[in-house]
Amino acid sequence: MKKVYACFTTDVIHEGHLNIIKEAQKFGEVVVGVLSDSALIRFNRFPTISLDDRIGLIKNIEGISEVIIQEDVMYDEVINKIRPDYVIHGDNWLQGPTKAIRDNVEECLKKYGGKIIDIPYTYNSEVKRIDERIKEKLAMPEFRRKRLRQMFGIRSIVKAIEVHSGLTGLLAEKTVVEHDGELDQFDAMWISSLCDSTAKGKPDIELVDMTSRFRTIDDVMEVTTKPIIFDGDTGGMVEHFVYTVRSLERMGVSAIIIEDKTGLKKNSLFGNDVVQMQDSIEHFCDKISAGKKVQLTDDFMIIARIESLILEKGIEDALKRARAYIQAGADGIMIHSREKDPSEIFAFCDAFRLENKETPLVVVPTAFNSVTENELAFHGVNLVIYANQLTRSAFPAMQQTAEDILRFHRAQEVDGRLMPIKNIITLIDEL
Ligand code: SPV
Ligand code: MG
Repeated sequence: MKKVYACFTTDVIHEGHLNIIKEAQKFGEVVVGVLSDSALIRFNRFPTISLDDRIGLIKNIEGISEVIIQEDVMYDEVINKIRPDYVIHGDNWLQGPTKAIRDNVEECLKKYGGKIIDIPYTYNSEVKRIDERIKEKLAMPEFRRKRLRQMFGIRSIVKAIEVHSGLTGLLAEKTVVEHDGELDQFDAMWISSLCDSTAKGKPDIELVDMTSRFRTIDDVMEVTTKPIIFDGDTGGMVEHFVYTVRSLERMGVSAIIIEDKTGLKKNSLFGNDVVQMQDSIEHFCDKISAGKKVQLTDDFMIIARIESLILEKGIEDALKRARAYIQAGADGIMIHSREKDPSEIFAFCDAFRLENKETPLVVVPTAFNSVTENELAFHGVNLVIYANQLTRSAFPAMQQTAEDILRFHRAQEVDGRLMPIKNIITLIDEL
């Protein structure tokens, strides 16, 4: 008897899956792999039910001889283990980012003469409805909120990118690239105070009020499912901060990062070139504890951002603050620096990890942009935030276009640099 293998990455069995199984049975005994939680998360298919329940779903289908767990999106391990004669899949993987997976399967099977069976992908209104339902569920506050915490346990380093609108949210949601045989994408989104303010033509001095910041979050949430980390600036007055925590938690935001500054906040990347005041440890601890006290779920995170390196107060001061903030209830520590050389960040992370193995560590490598994610992970960093690169790449491109239209008195000269309208439309989902 020949062996046919299919991997399922779903929480709901629909006609398409049943069709794959029916076709598979024509070729031999059918083994189905259920993709593990970590692989699904890496693949941006965050599970809405447990692995056991997903295995249960498949076991309930008739005509399957074995159900196994596939640990990775790529098939190397599973194919080596069960050596199927055939791997069956919908033909939608012949193009797009999932083609990298098909190429991987082809490579693995070639070694011993196994074959791929591509069957017509079932995409009717019912399958579309089920897909949409899963997506809508992931966008609901109770699912979205906990995803960041869950990810910390699973991903060696979580990657967030700045978003400030529905469109930039869609880019964070949908951009996938194949790199070294792996599919890579962002895990989370950062609502930067700098970029949210810049998009509104305002300085980054806590001038854009919370109602407006929440409106930005809502625009992003409307069209995405990935977890959101909110740049809460100083968090404001303790009496106000507690309301911010409640609102963000209710909306389904996963974390707020607040920085230990006080008075008129200026962007950290100015460092000591402008007057900036660091908060006292006591007062900032009070703010953290007040926020933790009003929180209603275990999912939401308050991450304390330490400005000691920005304000040139040294690593010892940063470490002392980290200890105090964690003691006050902080769920994570962000350490910031505006040095091009990452050595002070590494020194802090190494020292911090010597005394604390658990608390998530966050960095924003805008200045020290030569560091790779692997290097950061090696020094114990759990979350890397690319805090402003979308805004900074869009602005010069728009500026150049505006100048060229003025220069040439028409738009033809700029057209070669523009995204065709059709491509913009394909990015945007319609109900
Ligand atoms: C932001 O993105 O607004 C930040 C990070 O707070 S930084 O600009 O580096 O201070
Ligand atoms: Mg900010």
